Amino acid sequence: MGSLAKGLDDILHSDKIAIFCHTMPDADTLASAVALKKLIKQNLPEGTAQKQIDIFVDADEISEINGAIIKNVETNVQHCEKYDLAIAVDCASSNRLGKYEELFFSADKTINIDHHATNTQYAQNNLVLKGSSTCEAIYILAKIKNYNISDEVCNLIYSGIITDTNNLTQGNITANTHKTITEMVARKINIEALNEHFFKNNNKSKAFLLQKALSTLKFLSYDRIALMKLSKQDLANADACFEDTMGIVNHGIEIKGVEIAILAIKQEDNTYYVSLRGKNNINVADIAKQFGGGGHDQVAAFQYNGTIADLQQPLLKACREELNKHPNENLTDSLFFGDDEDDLKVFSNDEETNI
Ligand SMILES: [Mn+2]
Repeated sequence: MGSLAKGLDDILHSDKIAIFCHTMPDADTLASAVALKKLIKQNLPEGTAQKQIDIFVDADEISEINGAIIKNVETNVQHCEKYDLAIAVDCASSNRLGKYEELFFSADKTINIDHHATNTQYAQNNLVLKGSSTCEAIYILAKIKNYNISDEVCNLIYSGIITDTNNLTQGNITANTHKTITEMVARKINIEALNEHFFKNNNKSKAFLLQKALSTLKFLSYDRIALMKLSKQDLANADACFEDTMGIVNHGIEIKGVEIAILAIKQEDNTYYVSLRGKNNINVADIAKQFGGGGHDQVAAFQYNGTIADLQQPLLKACREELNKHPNENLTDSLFFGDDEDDLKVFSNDEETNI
């Protein structure tokens, strides 16, 4: 269990802080790191000396879209031999820190700020929120501390929330998530530009990669499972980077009747990155956990060392077992949009607006 008060106190009393993102960084981990650094720097109590805050992210390549978040931020420069405090953001387990895992644990104090249900509580202080994104967790911390939250920080928070929820269509979206979005809308942030940047900004390489992935689409278990595959060669052929594979699996789960979508990406010889999506109460994090991975109920992933032939049977077995727990459930059946008469009443209170 974590202590929020102690975490905030440790941040206040540490002069040398290192913030760590996860490998294969997404927008949430990058935006959380930058937002946290800015929040600390912009809210130092009067008379306090400036703190050294370094950001570390283990990544060979970061997509152009996510790269915009850290474009003007120095990363991976160790200004202190030893840090007073290390903070991991959006890392469900310590191996997600990649080559910086050792540096993280070398700090006097460690904090883990995250929102993954499968978080392994690897730090001294684990602040794991049940929410849309780590950015939402950072925002909650800032509000509790009564921090001044700048417009640029709001841009970052908003970016983390919309990207981790696929524009508010998946994941742990709570009343607080919507409240946070409402507060962001009231701020000076360009929502239209941010939506375009993250959701209508794919390069041609990603489009060609999607084309390739869709060409491998297969339906299994009476069309309740959609499976797609990609290989490193496919990435090379499309001139795409690994980041470009993000979101492709969503095209599987968007299909009517599909409850589990799988994208298996062959990285190097016998290494697979398997991305999972679920819907209708299916818990894909439980499936990912069986293979050493994790994530959220509807969004999860794992890494597999072995051939696809070895993986296929146990993976499909795990998927079928999960599907069997939820026979013939369909959340959309319970939808009620009201009848025409009720809908019209909303408009007919005032004679002027009577339609
Ligand atoms: Mn996240």
